[in-house]
Amino acid sequence: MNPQYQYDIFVIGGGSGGLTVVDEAQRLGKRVGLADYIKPSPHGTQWGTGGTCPNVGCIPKKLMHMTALIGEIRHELAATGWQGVDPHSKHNWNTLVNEVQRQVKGINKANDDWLVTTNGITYYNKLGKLKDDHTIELIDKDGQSEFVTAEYIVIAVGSRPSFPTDIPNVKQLTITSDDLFSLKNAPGKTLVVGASYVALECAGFLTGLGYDVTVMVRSILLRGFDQEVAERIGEFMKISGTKFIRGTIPSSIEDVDGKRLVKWVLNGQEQSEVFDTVLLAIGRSADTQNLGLEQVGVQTNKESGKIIANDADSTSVSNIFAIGDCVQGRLELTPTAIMCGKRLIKRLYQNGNQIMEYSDVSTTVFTPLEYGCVGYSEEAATKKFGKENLKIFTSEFTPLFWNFANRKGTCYAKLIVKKDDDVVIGFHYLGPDAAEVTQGFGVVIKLKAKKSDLDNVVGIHPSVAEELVQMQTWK
Ligand code: FAD
Ligand code: NA7
Repeated sequence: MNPQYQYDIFVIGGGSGGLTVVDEAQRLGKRVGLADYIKPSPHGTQWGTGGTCPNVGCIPKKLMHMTALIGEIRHELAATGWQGVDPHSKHNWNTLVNEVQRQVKGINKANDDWLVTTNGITYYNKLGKLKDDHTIELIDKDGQSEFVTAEYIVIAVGSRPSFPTDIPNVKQLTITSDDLFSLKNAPGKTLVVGASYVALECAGFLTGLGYDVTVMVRSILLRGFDQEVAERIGEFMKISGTKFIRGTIPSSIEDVDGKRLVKWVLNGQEQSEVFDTVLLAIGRSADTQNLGLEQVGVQTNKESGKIIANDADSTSVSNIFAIGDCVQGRLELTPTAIMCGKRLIKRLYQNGNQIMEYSDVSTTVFTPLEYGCVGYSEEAATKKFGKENLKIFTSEFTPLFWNFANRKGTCYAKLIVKKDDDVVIGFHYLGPDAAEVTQGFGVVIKLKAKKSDLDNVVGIHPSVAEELVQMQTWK
């Protein structure tokens, strides 16, 4: 402990990464300070402790997604003899929002209790700003400042939704994922702008809840993911009722009697439509403005605002570290921010030497037909190893229970295997319970298992996962 400073370690940002650092450091008996402050969205939406994931990210998103999936089962319930189930019954938005918020507030309370009662943690519900390499200014909601000092500083301020710069009043006329999960009034007929996973997930569950939803796609679906699977997700969403307008972006959005008149140009022709809600999901920007980074010498990418950190999470100022979504080149996921925070504390205080690895991280897109993947996409594998050096195994299948109510569409799986050593380098699964199925295949890929190892596995019958250890057809 260095008595020169008030804290051994001070964390700015109490989300997935920041809270992990706080937790790990306090367990080692360190004097830990945390500043976490939520700047309201343009519509004034605010939330409690825990950061993006429990408040306006993974958790409320998954609850709404599950609600839409539960609704889908109405058809199977009716078909299999459950009495009193109307497959066409309507959904109540307010009931769902209240329930989601009840669960979110439960997480907030658990965080609050922990932050306030744990010895060694001092929590400031204040905005943090760097003053020098060991001093942080803490600003409360009334603009009052205090200063604290720390030996190490960790920046974990996350990211916030981006807005286009060329549409007047866009922040007033649209909402983002920061507002959706606590929206007081049902969204109604909705235009979702953007085509990455936040956009498609929101469009998917809103359609499932019974709303008229259109997705406006600038170029491709799910940039960075396997494109064959991405297109299949789009096709399945269309079967489920989501509409798509592809190859354009809004040119203007106007308020017309409380509704949103959206105009766009497609094939040289101006088109327009009126929506109740426009949900923007066009990416997220690092929340690093006004953090005093430049003044202290912490380098950022000028365009994205993301902090530049090395493999050991150190910024250009050696005692200042940065983790999570605000850092350039990191996967924007909760578990990566958590593991990164754990390893940082191990390296700082316990002679650890492991750095965070961002390759072969399993992830799932919670679209109506869920998509789990780990390792290379077909595009990335082809680019790196050459098409002629790969075997791509595929399988198309239908879950048994889908036959009860004649669900349309099919599931799909793909394994990417290197011809020279038979090692599986990519796993893609489009079907029910993708996160649960994919997690285990994360281990398969990490252990560099061979296709012949999978062939030696006896499947579990009847299941959809048995398809994944029986793939014999290759493209
Ligand atoms: P955050 O969790 O964003 O925390 C940063 C905290 O810092 C916030 O509380 C912020 O208010 C605070 N802060 C910012 N500036 C300051 C300051 N100057 N002073 C004090 N406090 C400050 N990931 C998954 O793994 N699975 C999913 O299914 C998933 N779904 C998602 C769905 C949506 C809609 C969104 C938006 C994200 C989703 N994510 C998902 C991503 C995941 O939420 C983020 O990757 C994760 O929360 C990042 O953690 P973090 O610690 O970097 O930042
Ligand atoms: P991403 O992954 O950054 O994707 C942004 C999407 O929005 C992508 O489809 C873009 O199309 C599209 N986009 C970007 N700018 C525009 C404009 N101006 N107009 C219309 N469409 C646009 O964003 P997400 O919100 O899904 O997720 C961000 C992270 O948050 C994610 O990694 C999660 O961890 C949480 P493009 O493909 O570039 O043409």
